[in-house]
Amino acid sequence: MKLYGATTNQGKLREFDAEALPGLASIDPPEETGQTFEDNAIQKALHYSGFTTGYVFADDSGLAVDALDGAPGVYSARYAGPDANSEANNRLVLERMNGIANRRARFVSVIALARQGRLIQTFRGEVEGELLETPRGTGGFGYDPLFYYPGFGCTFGEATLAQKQTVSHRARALAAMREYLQGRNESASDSAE
Ligand code: ITT
Repeated sequence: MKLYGATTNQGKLREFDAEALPGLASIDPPEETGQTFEDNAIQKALHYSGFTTGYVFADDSGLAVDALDGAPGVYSARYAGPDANSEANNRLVLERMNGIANRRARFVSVIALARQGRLIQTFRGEVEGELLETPRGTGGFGYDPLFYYPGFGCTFGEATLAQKQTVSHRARALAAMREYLQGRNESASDSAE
């Protein structure tokens, strides 16, 4: 069974630990019009799964800050505007959090798995942390340098990729997907016996 990860984000791709969908760079990305991570992950997986016969998964993810009522949420990639880069997005989060004591935040990842335009299942992973007042570290991507993970005593931007993979929202959603696929394989081979 072929399984491909579909994302335009190199940071995510490094964490997928899966083969990238061949030819993805020449496929127009779908519009992300959903109000939830689930909706957007499904839109992406359905779209990209039309370009292969294998299984395709896509991730919709973001940072949800308690004191900002869950923002930037599904707008995480474009919080500071449609073409905003991570630096601008991070700056805007810090600006909106200026003087706010409650720094609780979580990363959320929803992975949708599809095949040939049909949704199979979604999987959600989350990780809790705190927003710092200044970025720390150059690893990871997106909001990682602002996201302090108490269990590590450092930000995701200071952690190694391997460390981040032990606790991250994306790693948790991926693990749930792999467990599900394992179960499907086992029941397929049971019924073949
Ligand atoms: P694809 O849709 O092609 O996968 P994207 O970057 O546009 O790429 P999203 O719409 O899901 O993906 O936006 C996710 C944004 O949330 C991402 O650009 C980061 O700003 C942020 N984000 C998600 N996971 C993150 C992580 O592990 N570390 C830091 N920031 C993260």
